[in-house]
Amino acid sequence: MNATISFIEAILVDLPTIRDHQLAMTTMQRQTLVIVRLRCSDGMEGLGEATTIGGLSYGDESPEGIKLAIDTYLAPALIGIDATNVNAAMQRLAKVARGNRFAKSAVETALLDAQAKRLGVPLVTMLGGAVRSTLPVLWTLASGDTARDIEEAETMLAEGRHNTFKLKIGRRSVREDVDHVSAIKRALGNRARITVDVNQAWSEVEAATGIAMLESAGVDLIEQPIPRENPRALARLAAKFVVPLMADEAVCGAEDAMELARLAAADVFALKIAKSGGIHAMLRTAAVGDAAGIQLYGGTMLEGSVGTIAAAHGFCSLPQLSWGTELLGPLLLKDDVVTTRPTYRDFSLHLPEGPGLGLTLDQDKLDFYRRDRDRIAVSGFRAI
Ligand code: MUC
Ligand code: MG
Repeated sequence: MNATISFIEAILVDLPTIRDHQLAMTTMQRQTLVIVRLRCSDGMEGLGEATTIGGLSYGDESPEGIKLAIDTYLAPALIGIDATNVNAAMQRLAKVARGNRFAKSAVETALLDAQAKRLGVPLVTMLGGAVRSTLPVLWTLASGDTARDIEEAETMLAEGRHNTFKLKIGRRSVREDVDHVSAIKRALGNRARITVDVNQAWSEVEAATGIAMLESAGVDLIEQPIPRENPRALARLAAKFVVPLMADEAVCGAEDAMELARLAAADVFALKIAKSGGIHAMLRTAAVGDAAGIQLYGGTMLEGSVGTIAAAHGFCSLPQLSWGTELLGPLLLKDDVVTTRPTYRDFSLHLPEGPGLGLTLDQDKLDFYRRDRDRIAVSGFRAI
């Protein structure tokens, strides 16, 4: 062992979005990133990110809770241990904390970033290597206004940025939602693929009606129509329709994946490093889906560049990723805390080159956007 973990810090960073982002459970005007900075005894540093959507409205970890879990429980358990053995460090975290997957995911990313930089290789090399270096990325239409969504989609198509659009529904009545989706599908025709995400908002009965209408409107994929707690109802819906159903909130880790596969409850799994508990846990979840013949999709929690690129390294190593990704988080944010933001070109995200994540923290931006900046300015304290 020639490097130990000497310091881990979790920082809340509030960034404005480019426009209101309306989901079934919340409207986002800003996103809170939890940025993790890890420093080792050999001077190596690692970056990680845990980010959720709408405080506690999406999942059971909030940004403030994630920071507390890292600062109070996860970081102290890792100080002084071998920084080069990521598996042993993660096993230690499994012992000191149950659940807390978002928090663990951010710490794992920081450990992997530091170790990959130490070895002088991209993070994906530590996962066995990349089978692709670019990832298709869709765009989410969620302004809350049908005409504005169509205009946004037309701009994205014209710029060659996205040709698949995910519509966030479940906020209004089923009828209104279907009218909204049908109008967008009619306007874009076969020039774009349309998917919808209901974020668990429908009952099984509403879903049966809604899915039937969306299927005849030509929608390509329907994501998490009903609450995550009811996989049997999802299985009944999956058996009823031809349009593929995707599990998102219902599939966090490999155990959920096993259960959904057993029940034949989903045609597609949305993979996310945060809800799985890290990149390795996401790969385990993916392996279960793959073995069961379920198609895979690279999901997001609308992270900034650090979390997005961490997920991208994982997704680039997957043998199967039939439905592409939604790694659009950095494009939804007005600014970021890295010096060079990710490259999006030709409908795809390009994996950065360079060791580790391939990202560099922008210290000035971090100081500007961190929630505790006033306290930092007064005390003159800068942890790293
Ligand atoms: C979700 O529920 O899938 C992904 C894209 C987006 O706009 O929201 C998310 C979260
Ligand atoms: Mg979703």
